Amino acid sequence: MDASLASLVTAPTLIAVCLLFALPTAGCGDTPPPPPPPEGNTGLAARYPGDAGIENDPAVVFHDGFEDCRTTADLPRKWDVIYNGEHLRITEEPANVNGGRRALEITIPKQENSLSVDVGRTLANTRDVLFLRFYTKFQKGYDVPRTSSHNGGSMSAGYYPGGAATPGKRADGRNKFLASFETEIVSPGGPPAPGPLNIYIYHPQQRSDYGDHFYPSGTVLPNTSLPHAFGPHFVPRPDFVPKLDRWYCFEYMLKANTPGQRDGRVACWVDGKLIADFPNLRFRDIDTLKIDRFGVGLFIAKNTARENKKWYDDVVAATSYIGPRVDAESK
Ligand SMILES: [Ca+2]
Repeated sequence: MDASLASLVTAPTLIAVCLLFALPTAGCGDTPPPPPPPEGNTGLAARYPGDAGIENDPAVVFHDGFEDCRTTADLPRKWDVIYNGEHLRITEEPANVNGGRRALEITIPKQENSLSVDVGRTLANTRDVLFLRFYTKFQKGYDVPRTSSHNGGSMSAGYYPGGAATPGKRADGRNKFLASFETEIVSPGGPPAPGPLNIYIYHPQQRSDYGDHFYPSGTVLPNTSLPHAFGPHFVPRPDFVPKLDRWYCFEYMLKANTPGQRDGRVACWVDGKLIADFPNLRFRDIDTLKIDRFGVGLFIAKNTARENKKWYDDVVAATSYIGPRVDAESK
């Protein structure tokens, strides 16, 4: 049994011992617990009501509220990757805008063929840690067949060599990693659309050729009977299905590990509340593999149920916690 497998087996036992003797779990692991993530309006966005001027913050890598986009022809000013842009639209319908007057709308027509509609940004300065915050809304009535779909934000390293995605090719610690914050319709229990939030993740210990799904509760897909490897400090949280026809502030952090250590981490927030925290992760075995791209989008492998729309607004990428947009009028 190697060391990683041993820790995987003994972690639940350690937690049980800690609980039994009411000991602080901090003393039970091989490593101290990671610091608690910030929450609420304690991030950098609180200093920029309405996100005005947020792009000038030294921690901010990227900002787009789509206010400068009259049409999708203006998107390349900030986004250098646009997939199937004919299915994108800049909307000015107030209900479909979160901040300001404009937002990004994605429409997947009712059809048999798979379709990916995305905007992405390649990072000139690659990163070990990145936070991605975006507001998003699923259309009222949104529903997709119980098959492959991706519908949120993504951050990745080496996932797009030469610009082409590499689904079905395993991460090996040297070639790539990816973590996407999205919902999954093919989830245990047959949940309603859009399915519960989860992290879709390519990492060196992924369980199949495609990405694993990490749920806030600690469930991992595929092979759910296998225990997770989030270590002794993992805190399970309730799984959560977002409502349709409602804007949410989604944010997540991807922290790549130090090669040789399991100090990688993904944390997720909804409307400033921490809803998932996955410590003890290994993304890479070499420190030259760094986050080189992020984006938002919608992919549906077989959209035969109905036409589906999704909206995005107020996207920020930064090297520290961002937090929700603070209302300019309430300050
Ligand atoms: Ca906007």
